[in-house]
Amino acid sequence: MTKESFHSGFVAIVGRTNVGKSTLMNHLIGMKLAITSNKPQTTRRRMQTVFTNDKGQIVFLDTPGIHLPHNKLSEYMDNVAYKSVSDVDLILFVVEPETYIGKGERQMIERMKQSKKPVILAVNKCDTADDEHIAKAIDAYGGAIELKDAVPVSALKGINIDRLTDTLISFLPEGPMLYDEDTVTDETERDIAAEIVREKVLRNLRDEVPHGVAVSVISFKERDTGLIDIEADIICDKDSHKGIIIGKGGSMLKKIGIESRKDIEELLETQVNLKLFVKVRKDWRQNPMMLQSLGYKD
Ligand SMILES: Nc1nc2c(ncn2[C@@H]2O[C@H](COP(=O)(O)OP(=O)(O)OP(=O)(O)O)[C@@H](O)[C@H]2O)c(=O)[nH]1
Ligand SMILES: [Mg+2]
Repeated sequence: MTKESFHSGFVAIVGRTNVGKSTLMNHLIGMKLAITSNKPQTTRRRMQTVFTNDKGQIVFLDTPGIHLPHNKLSEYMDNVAYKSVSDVDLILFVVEPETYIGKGERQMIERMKQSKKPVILAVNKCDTADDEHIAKAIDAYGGAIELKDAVPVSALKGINIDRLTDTLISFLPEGPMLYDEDTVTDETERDIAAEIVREKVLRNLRDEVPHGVAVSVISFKERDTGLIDIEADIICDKDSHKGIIIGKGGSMLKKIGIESRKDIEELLETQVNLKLFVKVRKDWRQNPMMLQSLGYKD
């Protein structure tokens, strides 16, 4: 009996902000590692995760969504996405079931063409559109860039996820496992904890407040009992935002803390004691030193 060939390689997940890239990646790997929200510009850094089955191993790079940059942080974010397409074997271009291709997406399409990497289109949120709209979207994007394949999916409803996995593996080169079978990410628990707190800020606060927030874990210590003590700063860029994040009598900060702790405990499979502090660092998104210290650097 001949052994079936094993495929492996890197896949960049790219697309406009808010199309569901991180939600899709979480469903592809079967674990919630990347933070998601209904606000644009949720993902800020590149996140690497690994999926392994008996046919292959996919190393996913989730990237920040393409948008029109308006400060140094958002320039950094777009650049992460643009650059990632040249570092991989295959590109997973995620779009919504629409025919309009915006300026940011067109720039990304140019980058993808220059990279000469194969592109698979995922039309996500197919739960929100009929077959005709989905077919029109595939036609529109297929007219803008050569696609190896196009798969309608719904990350939220779990539609066609296995089909997309099989498609991605089939377009990866034959090769060995790049990481241990049980590797899921190269992110540290500390960084994931910081991201979870940022997710709760994004999900609980409105308007421009969450976009000006960064989270930095300042202490992460495990006790002999296994309990983990975590202290984190929620950094905002205006005095007026500090009060909003803390809320009346501390109610908002308490809510963010409770929701964050629950998710961190689930992820780390142990009890967590989480302390949050709110700090103001005026205009940190324009400050190269602050960006660097928060991990938003090349
Ligand atoms: N209806 C529907 N909503 C979805 C689907 N996938 C994701 N969403 C929603 O779309 C919103 C954005 O999801 P994210 O995964 O954060 O999107 P993203 O592309 O990673 O966004 P950025 O990180 O900002 O680029 C969230 O509110 C998701 O719940 C889907 O298949 N169907
Ligand atoms: Mg994202």
